[in-house]
Amino acid sequence: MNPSLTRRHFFAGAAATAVAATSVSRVALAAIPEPVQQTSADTAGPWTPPGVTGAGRPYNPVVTLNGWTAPWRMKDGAKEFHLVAEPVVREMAPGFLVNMWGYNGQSPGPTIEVVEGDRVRIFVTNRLPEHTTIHWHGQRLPNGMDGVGGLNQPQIPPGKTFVYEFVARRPGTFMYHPHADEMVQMAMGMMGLWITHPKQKHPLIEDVQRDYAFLLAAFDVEPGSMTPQVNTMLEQNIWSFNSRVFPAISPLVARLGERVRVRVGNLTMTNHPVHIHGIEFEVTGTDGGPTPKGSRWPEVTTDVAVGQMRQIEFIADEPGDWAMHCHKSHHTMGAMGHGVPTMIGVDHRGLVKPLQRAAPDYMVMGERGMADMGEMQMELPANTFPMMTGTGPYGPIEMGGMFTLLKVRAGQKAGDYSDPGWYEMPPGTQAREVDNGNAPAPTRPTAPAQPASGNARKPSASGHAH
Ligand SMILES: [Cu+2]
Repeated sequence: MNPSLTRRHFFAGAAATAVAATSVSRVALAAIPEPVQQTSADTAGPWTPPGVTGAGRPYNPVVTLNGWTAPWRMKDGAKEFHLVAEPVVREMAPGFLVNMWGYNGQSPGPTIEVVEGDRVRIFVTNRLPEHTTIHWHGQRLPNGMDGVGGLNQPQIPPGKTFVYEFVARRPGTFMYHPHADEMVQMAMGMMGLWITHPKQKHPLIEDVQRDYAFLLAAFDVEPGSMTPQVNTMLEQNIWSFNSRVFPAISPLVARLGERVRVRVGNLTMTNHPVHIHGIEFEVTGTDGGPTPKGSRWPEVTTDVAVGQMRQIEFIADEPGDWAMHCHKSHHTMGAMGHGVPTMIGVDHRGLVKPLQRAAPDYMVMGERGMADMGEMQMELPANTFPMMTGTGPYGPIEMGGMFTLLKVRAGQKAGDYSDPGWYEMPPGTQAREVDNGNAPAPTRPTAPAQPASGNARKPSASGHAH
């Protein structure tokens, strides 16, 4: 299922339940489990614990969009994980690579998936050039395990390994991230998800057939460069789901009628109203736990504030390819969408030739809006991605960044997470062109009359003359 996942020596894969006895006995003696590295940014699919055959997991596993689930080993009554904080190169889209800091070869790090009541032991090795810690956002745990460097523990120096150990006391959706030089380390991509499944049937937690999770992450990467600017507070230019940008984000797929859960965590510097087309959902949980049933109401958009988790659920009962995206329109754009002067209504006729004599690369952009940019084959600097990307069956989708698709199909098999391709609409169910007779041609807006006097803001031409 995920050939790029290197399970060194010990960990059994989804299919590989039989591990060579010699390697088990050798590694079982080791005090610290071998870290497992991930080299791919593809969605890895659900992970099956060792010794579990078929669908025999005690829970329905989570699928992290363009992410993976950390394998564990059982030792002395605890599930043992080994996270390695280290510099990584993340493929945010094919051909667009970013130098990040992450865990075990990727950013975000692997999703930790356990069951309520589990004792969890996590080794954290620091291979960064500076100290770090891990804070287990939202967990009930002993104070000394909370991971705030300087407050709850000494910092983990470069080259050293610390161990955290606590019981996953309540079910829910959590995150992990450093609580050391946070501004830099989170701007560089240090974050991950933690899912705790309920031990038994929980009155506020429904069974679902699909359980998706991802983090909202934002970066400031100058087009043509590879390393995020870590001092940027709000003007990030790369808006991502799990550090991937559309169209490189995996779709969420569901079989018609399935109950679907989506867990979204926000570790950016601003809030993101996550919007899904085609269905209504309810917020069934936050980082504080499952929400009481009386507090739930139908929504099609929910705001995920900074540092929050939102767990939403719906019945996938409407077939189709439904858009799912952040509703801040700047967050569904690539790096090139910002800092461009607004040209709507500016008449370039007669101006282009003289301008091109001064600036041979000058081109008319945006005088009818920016939709043309979706088709324009502008030459891009090396190592970035277009401002609007993604092509559907009817042309450019004019979206990038925090955008993906919910694909609902009657024919999707249970547990099949593969992309079913484009939705085929039943005849007569699609918007279509009609004969509009002698409709007038579109007109250019005319400049408003100059105010006679006073402080009224004058229409400025200078702002456009770049
Ligand atoms: Cu957003």
